[in-house]
Amino acid sequence: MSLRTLGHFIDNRFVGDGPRTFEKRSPVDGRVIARVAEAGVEEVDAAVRAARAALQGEWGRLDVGKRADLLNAVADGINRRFDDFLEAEVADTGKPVSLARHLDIPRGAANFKAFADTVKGVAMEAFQTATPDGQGALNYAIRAPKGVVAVICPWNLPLLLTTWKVAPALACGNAVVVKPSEETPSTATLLGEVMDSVGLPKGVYNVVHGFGPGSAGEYLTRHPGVNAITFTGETRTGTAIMKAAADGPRAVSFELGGKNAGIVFADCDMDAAVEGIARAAFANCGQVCLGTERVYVERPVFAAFVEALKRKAEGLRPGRPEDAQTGIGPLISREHRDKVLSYYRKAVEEGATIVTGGGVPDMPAELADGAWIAPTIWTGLPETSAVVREEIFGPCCHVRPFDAEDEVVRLANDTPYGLAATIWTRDLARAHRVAARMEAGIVWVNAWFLRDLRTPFGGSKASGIGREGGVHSLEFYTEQRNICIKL
Ligand code: NAD
Ligand code: 6OD
Repeated sequence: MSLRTLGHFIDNRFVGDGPRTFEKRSPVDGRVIARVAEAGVEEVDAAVRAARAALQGEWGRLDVGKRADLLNAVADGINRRFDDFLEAEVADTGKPVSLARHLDIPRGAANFKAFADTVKGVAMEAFQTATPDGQGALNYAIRAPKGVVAVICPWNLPLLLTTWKVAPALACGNAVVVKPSEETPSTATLLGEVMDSVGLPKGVYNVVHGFGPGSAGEYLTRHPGVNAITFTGETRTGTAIMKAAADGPRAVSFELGGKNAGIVFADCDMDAAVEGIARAAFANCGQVCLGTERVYVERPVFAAFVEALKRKAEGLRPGRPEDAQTGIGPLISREHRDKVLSYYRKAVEEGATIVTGGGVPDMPAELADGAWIAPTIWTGLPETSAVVREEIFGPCCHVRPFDAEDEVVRLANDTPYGLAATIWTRDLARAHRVAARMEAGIVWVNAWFLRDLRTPFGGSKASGIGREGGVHSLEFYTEQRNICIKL
């Protein structure tokens, strides 16, 4: 693939031939694959002004049905250019083509379809109100867009997570300025071409590239023309963004980090549980916020479970994304690998037993500069260890035995995070009981990452603020205005 040049997308035009650029490297072999424009204060300001102008123009007057039609057209546009999106996403992330083909790109299109459907069916709240003259009044609430919404995205599921926020924002009539991760600038940029091709009015969808602090991310979140900020990323970054949002103040919706528990009861379908936990721990090279880095297994099946999970991990062949035999891609970057490897070392210092992995796999010379890492399983660590408490965001998990239901509920909830949990059991009463006691935004029973886009999605505790999905997204992307008519 030749070196790509990526500009910002502002007011439906690609711009960015200025002096500030940065290099995007392939996680697979370390080659520079793109030169990306870096937005300064001026470009961010131009994007926010374009978005504001769009709200004051044709877009601000478009009825909900027409907005929904445009969203459906965007979904169709993504599907028409499916292979371009696939190639761009795989080049930026190094993830197996099979994964991006079945998850990332279809969900990019599905997000637009889902929110087009949702927004068409939104009802209004209305009250008949008594008045002293006996004539009464009618109170009803309309929903207006929040205005200019900043969308700040991470690198692990770039198109999926960007569209998860852009689609409801546009469905509700907002205009957006997207800041993709510096690691994955391509698919948000390509989406600009689709937006333009389907006739989205100028300035409704804008993209600025760059980093966080002292760069596009910070400039965008501090911009006084931004009315609301929706962010997916690390909890620590959320804290910094919340401080920026305090000036205004502006509303925030945060989907943050996790340290999710998987609970395996002895009565479960063992093959399904092993398969499910293996996916939850190792899919996307462990770079999924909903992934499972803490596994608790009922003691009678502990040894058999660990052995079966080890076989799964060892069966994941690292390799080129396009190779059908590839079971696991690289991490997003060598920098992220340094972080994950620091936890691999910490596990040893903290006294872990390494069941499998623990380092860097041998790769052929042409892939030696990639961010490869071995899927890793540990046992034997105390719950107080950093490896068990902190989000690693790599293909790894710690497995610990438990003896009683109350004990495992306490262990699973003993974390500052509260994003997701997965429970494996055939006992329906226990499934309901334990699921209701999980301090997490989403709990799966005998499943993982099974999504219905109408359900409320978000995290408890340090894993987020607010819920998005279906009509729940309306609470963030619109503002209700009450109208009282005296009859
Ligand atoms: P990150 O927080 O480092 O970066 C996310 C985005 O924020 C990037 O675009 C980055 O440039 C930008 N950014 C960084 N500092 C900023 C600042 N001060 N102001 C404005 N923008 C700033 O996260 P990441 O490493 O890209 O992604 C991994 C993290 O995301 C993990 O913690 C993971 O759990 C989390 N995540 C959460 C969810 C969820 O739904 N809860 C989904 C995916 C990822
Ligand atoms: O499925 C989704 O809507 C979603 N937000 C998934 C998040 C995955 C985290 O990596």
